[in-house]
Amino acid sequence: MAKKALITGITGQDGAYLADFLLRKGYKVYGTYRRSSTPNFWRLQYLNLLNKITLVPADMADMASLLEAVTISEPDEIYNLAAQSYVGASFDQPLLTTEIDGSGATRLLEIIRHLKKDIKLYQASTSELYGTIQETPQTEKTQFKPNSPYATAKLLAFHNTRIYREAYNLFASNGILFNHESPLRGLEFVTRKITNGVARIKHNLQKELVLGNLEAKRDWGFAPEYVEAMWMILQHDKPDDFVCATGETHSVKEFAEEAFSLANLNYKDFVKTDKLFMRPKDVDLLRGDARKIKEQIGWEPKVKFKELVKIMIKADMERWDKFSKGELFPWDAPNYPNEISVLKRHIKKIRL
Ligand code: NAP
Ligand code: F7E
Repeated sequence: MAKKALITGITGQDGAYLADFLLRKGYKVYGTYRRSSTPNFWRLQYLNLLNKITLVPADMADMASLLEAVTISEPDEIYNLAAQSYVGASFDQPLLTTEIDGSGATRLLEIIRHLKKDIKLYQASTSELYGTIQETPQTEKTQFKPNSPYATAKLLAFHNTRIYREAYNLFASNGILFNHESPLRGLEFVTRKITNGVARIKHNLQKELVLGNLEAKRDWGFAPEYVEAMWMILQHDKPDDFVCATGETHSVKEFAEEAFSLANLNYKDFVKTDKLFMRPKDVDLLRGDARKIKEQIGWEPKVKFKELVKIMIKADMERWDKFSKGELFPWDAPNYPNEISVLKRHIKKIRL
């Protein structure tokens, strides 16, 4: 009989790629989605998955809906990917972020503990846990010193996953994933903001690109490879915690430089900075050491920085080309609000 997987957050970047991956592996795939006034299924449509999966309404803040999702799907494996995943927004909504990312994960652990202890759980942990970094590169043993409400919420989830594994013998594992990007990345994250911005500038739809901290350094990988790691972690003979990373680090400035140069432009002519996009506290440098998962499980990423930028630039260029020719296809960019106007209103409100 086909294995069954429940993916919370199936409408997000990783959720969509993971659903695609698990379907190819022969899984029956269930995914949770949030009721909203307008459906947000563009990624699932983009990968042509909408008719191949079963959607179950659930919210990480609502225990009853999560219980129902698990009862309906009777999963062998749960991938907990649902989260308020934008670090910047966690400074505006710290309590909601804690509720969804921290308490939400704990709700799932409780459901598994009470309902069916042999369900395997993957928890989407993050390199943001390292915060003010204590050593480079970062490993599973590096001390966490979170720098945002997002990271503290994820720290709660990380430790409860470990605690439920040790206290109740659950098969519950954390993937400590460093940043991973793709053409399906949300537009508020800096990589996609840059590649979409470059494509719009090339199409004369935008004159400049306004960013925040250009010096921040990240270990950026390619999302489809990272969802494979999630699955491999749950197929391992024992539950554990694993870092997934490329081992390379690059600054936001380098990402912009590379992206603009692929479009034969000089980033210095277009990139501006504004403190509106600076965080109250940032994470300066991330570089992961993924030797443990390579040695114990055999996962290793192939796509490195330059290829990743190329993939994302190519996708956004092609989309704006198609759009300008009047083609319709599932895509987020045309309806994305002007970030600056949204943020400026926000600042004004606080000063009043
Ligand atoms: P994403 O694109 O932002 O997707 C987040 C998903 O969570 C969406 O499906 C979203 O639904 C859902 N969600 C948000 N709030 C929810 C709630 N209250 N109840 C139920 N679902 C909710 O994030 P991603 O990049 O795919 O990341 C997947 C997971 O990995 C997240 O937990 C993230 O924190 C973590 N992570 C990401 C990275 C990375 O670099 N991408 C690295 C490490 C860890 P809507 O579509 O309705 O908004
Ligand atoms: O920021 C700087 C910003 O928002 C990266 C999430 O998936 O990965 C992601 O979190 C860096 C930061 O990603 C802009 O200050 C400069 O230093 O793309 P980001 P993130 O904060 O690293 C981790 C692993 C997760 O777990 C999260 O869920 O870029 N930066 N200028 C900017 N960032 C944004 N968003 N926008 C700017 O204009």
